[in-house]
Amino acid sequence: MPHVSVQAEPYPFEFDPTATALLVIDMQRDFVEPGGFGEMLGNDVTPLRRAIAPTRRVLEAVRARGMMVIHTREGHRPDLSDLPPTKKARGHLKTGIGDAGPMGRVLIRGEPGHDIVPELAPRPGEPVIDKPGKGSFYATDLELILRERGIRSLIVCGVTTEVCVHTTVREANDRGFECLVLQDCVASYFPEFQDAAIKMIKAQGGIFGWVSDSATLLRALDGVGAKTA
Ligand code: C5J
Repeated sequence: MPHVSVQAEPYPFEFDPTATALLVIDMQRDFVEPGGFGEMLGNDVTPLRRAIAPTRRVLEAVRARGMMVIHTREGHRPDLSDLPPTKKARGHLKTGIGDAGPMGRVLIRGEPGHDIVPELAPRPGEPVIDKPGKGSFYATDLELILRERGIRSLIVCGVTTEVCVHTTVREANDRGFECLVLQDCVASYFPEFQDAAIKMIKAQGGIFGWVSDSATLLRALDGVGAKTA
């Protein structure tokens, strides 16, 4: 497959599609859908929902080219044995992780709110990484899977930009993976955090990654023919 160059900041992002995975972080109903945990906490989910359509276009394009796709979900075991008491206590929430929430027990594996939104549902064969933390590498087998598949670069979508996306991109960067973050495919409940988080990634010569957008990536992928079945 040809090598791809995407216009990005602070400079073009170069990748080999056979050594690149699309990583879709925590596009879960409890964070993204009206009536979920995120909205229950007083957040407006509109900015998060705006990331769904461009992420879907990117998903379809990379799937059509046979590139690897990986999804993550933040959540815990039903017995809460992987939930640090500090995380449970944070925020002094009346309804917090593990409690009965609007879409089942909040951030518990197997509950409706923990599911990925149907628009971005994983396909068979696409790994789904269940993570107890904000980072996708901490306490998961993500790194093992990436190394076994020869992945060196990540294209990153998901929520929220300043929390799980940032933590994951920082973890990936420290492990030697190169990350391209698509700014219209990542989102925050807080516009000022979105702006700052995007600036921080590409600052100082790309201190821990590159930033581009879905349309620019899709144009670059046009040069990589879709696989015929
Ligand atoms: C948060 C996440 N914000 N996926 N989780 O708690 O960013």
